[in-house]
Amino acid sequence: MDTLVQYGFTDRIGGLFSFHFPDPGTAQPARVIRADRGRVLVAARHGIVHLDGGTSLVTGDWAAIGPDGGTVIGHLPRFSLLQRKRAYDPLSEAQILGANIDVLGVVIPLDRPLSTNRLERTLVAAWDSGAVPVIILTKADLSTRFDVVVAETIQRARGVEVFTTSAEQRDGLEDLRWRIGAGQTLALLGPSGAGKSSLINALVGDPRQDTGEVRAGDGRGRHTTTARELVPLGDGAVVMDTPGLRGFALWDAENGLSEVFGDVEELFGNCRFRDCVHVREPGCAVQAAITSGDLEERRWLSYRKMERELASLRRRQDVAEQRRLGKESHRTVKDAALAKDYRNRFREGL
Ligand SMILES: Nc1nc2c(ncn2[C@@H]2O[C@H](COP(=O)(O)OP(=O)(O)OP(=O)(O)O)[C@@H](O)[C@H]2O)c(=O)[nH]1
Ligand SMILES: [Mg+2]
Ligand SMILES: [Zn+2]
Repeated sequence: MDTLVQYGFTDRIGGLFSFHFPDPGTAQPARVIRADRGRVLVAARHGIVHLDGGTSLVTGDWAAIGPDGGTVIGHLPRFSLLQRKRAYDPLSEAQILGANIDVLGVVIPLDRPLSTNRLERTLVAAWDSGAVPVIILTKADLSTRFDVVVAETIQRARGVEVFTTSAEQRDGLEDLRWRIGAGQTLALLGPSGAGKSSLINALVGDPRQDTGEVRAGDGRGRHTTTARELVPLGDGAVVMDTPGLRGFALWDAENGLSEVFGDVEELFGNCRFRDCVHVREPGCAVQAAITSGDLEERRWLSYRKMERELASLRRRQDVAEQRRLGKESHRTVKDAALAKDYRNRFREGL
């Protein structure tokens, strides 16, 4: 099997390449294994090579290499894109975590308490990416409350598929392995120390990725993996290892929010007033559901928090857009003045 096929190349991707880069001989397909500020490691037909000039590329991209074999000339449109808001960034820019992911594995370690808010937040981002999320519970061998946590996760997951694994005891690997078909990419997303790299090593059957002990005190990881990277499983299925995420600020994730909180948003239609803000209005369906126990208050607050976050992001984006437009119109006015001046001088024969 050639290197490209090992990294997920299929006839469908081949078809897309011929469509987007139609001149035969001008572009060769390649998959971005790792991207580091313009310097990218790619899998091409003839093997794995380093290329420069790939600043617009992210891990998982299908890149087109020019006829010289050394420059990136473009990439295929991404069918899925995982992004989050950059931390501490007042300009509100998105950070792209990966592209062309089919299945997004939300990794939850069983050696620490389940954080439902974190699970919901990651699922929102996962749904929004265009990939299909699955939940992967890891370190099953370390949990004494195994059954309870699995049952709770399945209930919280609301229909999202749940896999239970132990890399240590090689449990649950087959099911997960069969979930990723040839030509598909599974990305693992979760906190540091959750066992993402260990799981990949167990799937590959080889210690390919570095793993690190968790801290004795709080069981947190030490951020062992530092780059997003594709790892082939041998038959055309691919896994993306990622560095552990501390937090996950959402980016334009309204669709994901509706996907995860459809039950909550459905309630809004039943409120007596159409402009109900669901605090203490009479006839509020949300408050009624919380009182009757149909809607967990925690879940409502979690929804509210993400909704506020997205609204404030949208406001900041609007301000940035206004500023950009302002600058542009300023420039146009100046350009017009210069042009007029030039025309006048031309007419006057100067
Ligand atoms: N007992 C047990 N330990 C595991 C299992 N999976 C991982 N570990 C341990 O958990 C620790 C962290 O594992 P990693 O695979 O490095 O975690 P990671 O999610 O890749 O962490 P980062 O790269 O920091 O994001 C290591 O000491 C692993 O040996 C498991 O199934 N059972
Ligand atoms: Mg790791
Ligand atoms: Zn209401």
